[in-house]
Amino acid sequence: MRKYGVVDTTFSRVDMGSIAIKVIRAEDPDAEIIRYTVPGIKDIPVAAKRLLDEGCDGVITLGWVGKSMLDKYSYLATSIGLIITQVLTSKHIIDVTVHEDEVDNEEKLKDLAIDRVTKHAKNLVKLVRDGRNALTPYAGKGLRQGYENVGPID
Ligand code: RDL
Ligand code: RDL
Repeated sequence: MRKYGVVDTTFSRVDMGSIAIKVIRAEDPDAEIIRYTVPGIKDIPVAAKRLLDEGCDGVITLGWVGKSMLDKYSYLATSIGLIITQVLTSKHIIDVTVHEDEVDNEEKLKDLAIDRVTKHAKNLVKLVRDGRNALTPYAGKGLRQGYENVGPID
């Protein structure tokens, strides 16, 4: 039985955890999904590690980064923590992060968040359920999450 972990934060301004769970459930109906909500991004790596230690085959993390330099440094630390955790556990952690200054209005930010979570939740299921070649048909295609795909250079 496949088991997916979903880590989200109370800092986030969009309920990305619920979206991720809905998408994973639709893509892989038989799987078990475990959710773990933490205060903020710096708390995410240990939550992801615990879910992997408890038997999850892969985890999706849902972070929200504020606009200040301090927030960006917090994300850099988080990102390094997530990469180290992946290397140590040999399991995928799909890092979905929304940076609050990516776009200039809240409506667009929400749409961007929904698009990024949805596409990356599908990526996680592909990697976990279908294996290392599941994304190969899309290699070099200029896919983007949160935005329209930019496509390949001809
Ligand atoms: O461990 C408690 C907090 O330190 C932790 O939750 C941090 O991730 C909180 N936090 C910051 O301290 C910060 O400066 C966050 C951000 N910026 C941020 O941009 N996004 C967060 N948390 O989710
Ligand atoms: O784990 C899922 C994603 O976080 C991961 O695939 C990232 O590498 C995606 N990504 C970014 O989030 C980003 O801000 C990429 C870039 N920039 C980039 O420039 N090139 C990438 N990925 O291949």
